[in-house]
Amino acid sequence: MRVLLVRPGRRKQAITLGEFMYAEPIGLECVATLLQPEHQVGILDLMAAREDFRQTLKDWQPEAIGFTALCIDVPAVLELAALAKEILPAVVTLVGGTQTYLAPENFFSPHLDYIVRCTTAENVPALFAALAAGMEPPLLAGILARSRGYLDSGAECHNQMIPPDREATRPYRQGYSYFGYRPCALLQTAAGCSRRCSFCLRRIIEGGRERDRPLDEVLAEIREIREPSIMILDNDFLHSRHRVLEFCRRLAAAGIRKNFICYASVAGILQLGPDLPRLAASGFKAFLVGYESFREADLTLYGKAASPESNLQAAALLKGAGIDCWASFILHPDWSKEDFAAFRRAIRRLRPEISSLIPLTPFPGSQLWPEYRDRVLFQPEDFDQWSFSLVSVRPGRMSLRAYYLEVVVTNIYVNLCLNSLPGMVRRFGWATLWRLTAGSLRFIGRYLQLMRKG
Ligand code: B12
Repeated sequence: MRVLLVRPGRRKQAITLGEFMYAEPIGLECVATLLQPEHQVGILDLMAAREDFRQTLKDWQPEAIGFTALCIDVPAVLELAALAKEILPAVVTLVGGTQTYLAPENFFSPHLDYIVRCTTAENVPALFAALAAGMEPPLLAGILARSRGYLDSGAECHNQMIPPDREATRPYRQGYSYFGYRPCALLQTAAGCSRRCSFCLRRIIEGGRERDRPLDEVLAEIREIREPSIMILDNDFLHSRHRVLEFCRRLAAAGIRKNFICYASVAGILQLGPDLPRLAASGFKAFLVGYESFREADLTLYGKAASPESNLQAAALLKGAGIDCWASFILHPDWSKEDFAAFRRAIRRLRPEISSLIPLTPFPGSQLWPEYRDRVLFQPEDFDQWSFSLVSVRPGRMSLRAYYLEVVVTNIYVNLCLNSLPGMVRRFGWATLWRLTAGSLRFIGRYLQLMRKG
């Protein structure tokens, strides 16, 4: 079959990091691996492409179109699927991605034939084998068919880790970036998380325990990656000290030199302590660390296995090892002006190289949802608002407008006063810095608009 896999473009309504960084649609690349060589597969990345969706359909005449979707993408996928059926009435349409797992009902539409809740080496190839043979597919684990009242086989299923076909996105790869690193590839070496952070969707999506890919397989994949930088997307790459050190040993043995960026927990950083310089020597440039808050009470509420003191210890270890810290913090809706001021002082003590400030987002279906559902500012079906960038809970100690002002002030403070300009230029160069600054200013501009509305 001729299969076109599509990532929807950016949506004006959704404020996202896509303003200044986005990476490869690795989920679609995994699907490309599963379908080839039996089927002819192309990827259209509308976040990166100059091509037009309508024209591509006319030129390419696909027999099946598969979309990938986060929550913010739901409206775009519904619109594109309707357009696809209008242009090619016989085309089979399907959708997969994070949001199909969390809320498949969002995609109940006459224009979408299959909703793939989870993807494995069995179910997706079986679906396409049946479609190619012109047969009604059997009930499959994790695949809901519209023609069967959205039933699947009922068997439990989670996404499998499948090596991506990076060739399928070759025309777009120069543009994929992770913050200052461009071009940058994504790599998954593990899935799942045994921690219990109350705000996190990842353990719901990926399962509540770590599943590691064998390092032989991971190293083989790295050898095929042409980009100089790799972002490892595992929840906590440091979750096993032994595995991380073995990874570094194998990189050295294979003579691989790359820049690595990964998510790292505070517990993992403390556990690796004296070994961190070894990671720096292996190419680890930056860790994304969820410090989340400066207050013990917040950390307890979020179920974090960390304290303000352990956050400071981790920060000192990273400085000592020369690994940058890209910290993320959750802005609690019940913070007062004084709390925001104390938070700014706390960031100054932690001195991360980069800080992301994320308003607490009780995503529908997450552990936090029941607690905040009466205070949320938009409905679950306001899909493009659930970007984890907007204030989604009515502030408890000030007006929404005043709260947005604090968010803007803190963002400006972090971006302009704390980030070291010479350091950033040295790391990334002027051109990249300009791209990031322009993106950040657009981001802050959108907040100012919201503040005026608020
Ligand atoms: C790495 C990452 C990023 C990176 C890179 C993303 C990119 N490619 O551009 C960056 C930092 C840029 C990013 C940005 C954002 N992200 Co992000 N990100 C992730 C993370 C950690 C991993 C995603 C990933 O690559 N997984 C590995 C791949 C292989 O998995 P996958 O895409 O789900 O694909 C599998 C299946 O779903 C399936 N599949 C996927 N598509 C399709 C299509 C078809 C047809 C089929 C059959 C199957 C299929 O195939 C794969 C098989 O295993 C996830 C957490 C998570 N576990 O999902 C959050 C996550 C997806 N991100 C999230 C969000 C909210 C965002 C942002 C909106 C945040 C913001 N404020 O801007 C932006 C928007 C992204 C964008 N592209 O515009 C949320 C989404 C929540 C939701 N339900 O919508 C998540 C779940 C994190 C969270 N907050 O909990 N993100």
